[in-house]
Amino acid sequence: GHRGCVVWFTGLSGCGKSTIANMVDQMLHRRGVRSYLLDGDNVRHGLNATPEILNARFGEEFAKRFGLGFSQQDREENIRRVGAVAGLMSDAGLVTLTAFVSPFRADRDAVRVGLPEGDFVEVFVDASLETCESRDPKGLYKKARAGEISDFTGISSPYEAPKKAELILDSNHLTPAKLAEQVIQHLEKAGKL
Ligand code: GGZ
Repeated sequence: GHRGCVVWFTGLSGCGKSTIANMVDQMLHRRGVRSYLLDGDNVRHGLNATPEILNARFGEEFAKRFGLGFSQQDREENIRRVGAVAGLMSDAGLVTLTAFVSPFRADRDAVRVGLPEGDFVEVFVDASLETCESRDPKGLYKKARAGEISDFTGISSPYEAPKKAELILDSNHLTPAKLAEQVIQHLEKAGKL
């Protein structure tokens, strides 16, 4: 067995975080390394459900009290909880991959300092706003430009790029498969696998 760690992907919506993290997850599985991927799809529907989801399930009052949207404060709490859960999973020996926009440097740094030294591997998935907006796989940038989504990262809410990422992936020019390979190589070199 090996020690766990937290591989923290950060970047704009549409930068490729989830795609790359999913590939890394599969590559680790093929190597017999136990891993788990936390991302918006499994976290913002359950543990950190959005107000919309809680409203549909439990009603408006509950949604208002416990829902996590995209204000700075709600993102802070989203990231704090994800960091805590990732820490537990890492403690259990899993290579824990997380794919959240996590736009605020202070929130990511708080996760880092909450983990044992060296366990936090920050991976900046670097794609320009132009790149992400031209991909726009879910049409969210178009909606944000039209004013239909408030506090949208890159448009009406800031993204603070990491200053000390362990790894920077050039998602403007390279394919997700190539970038996933770079993550595996980094983890190997860092003695995480
Ligand atoms: C940014 C938003 C927003 C706003 C909905 N701003 O490309 P996606 O769709 O699948 O990834 C984005 C996801 C962001 O959720 P996170 O939990 O990763 O964000 S954070 O770490 O900042 O808490 C996007 C969608 O949800 N989405 N509204 N306003 N992204």
